[in-house]
Amino acid sequence: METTLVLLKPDSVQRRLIGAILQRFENKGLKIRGMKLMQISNELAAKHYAEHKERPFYQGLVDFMTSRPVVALAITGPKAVSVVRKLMGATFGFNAEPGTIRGDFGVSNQFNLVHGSDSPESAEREVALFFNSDELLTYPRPEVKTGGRFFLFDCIPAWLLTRCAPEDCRASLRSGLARQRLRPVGHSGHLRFASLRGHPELECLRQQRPRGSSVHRSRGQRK
Ligand code: RTP
Ligand code: MG
Repeated sequence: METTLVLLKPDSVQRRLIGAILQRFENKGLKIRGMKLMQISNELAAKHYAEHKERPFYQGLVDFMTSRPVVALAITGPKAVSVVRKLMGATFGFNAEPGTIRGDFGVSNQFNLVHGSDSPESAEREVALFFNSDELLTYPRPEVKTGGRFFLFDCIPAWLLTRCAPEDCRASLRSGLARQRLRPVGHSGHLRFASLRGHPELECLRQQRPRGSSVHRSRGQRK
């Protein structure tokens, strides 16, 4: 499991894109360990971008990054460094593929919305630059690992999962439930399916979803 540094750059904050961009990391299943709105000092920017010190764009980059608040995030998950970089897309907005953050929200080279550490070594250095250890939280979230894949089950009723999940996942799901690592959700018979989004492995469950955003079941139907 890796933890990487993400910065929502000043243009993200100014353009009111914090929520839209955060949603992409959450949809992917990554977990937020640290998060803060902050104004980067010149000193911190210089440390963070030390590798670019001799580059012609360096001063402009530092000026931009210190001009307005940013949101700093420590984001964790399996291969989080490369997963985040893929979600971000190529450095310049005009080169970034549609579907990526930079590809969907901009065409600029400097105003490219997000920073993500470029290697596990950079991630370790950068997370430590922006976060004290007591600002990095470790907390449980309903999830299981099955066959090397991590799924999120926070909005999926457990009884439905164990019944409909792919055959090879069921044993792990049951043991997760038994150890209360998964908690059944849904109340008054209303079941929410929102978190299936972004989890193609659980397409079998999505197919069970009736029209509408929720399904009403009588008590007697629940197993
Ligand atoms: P970042 O560090 O911000 O996550 O971006 P990156 O790894 O994709 O790109 P990097 O090469 O580290 O460059 C850092 C930031 O400098 C700006 N830049 N401008 N030729 C240029 O004008 C130029 N090259 C880089 C970009 O804003 C880039 O995000
Ligand atoms: Mg970089």
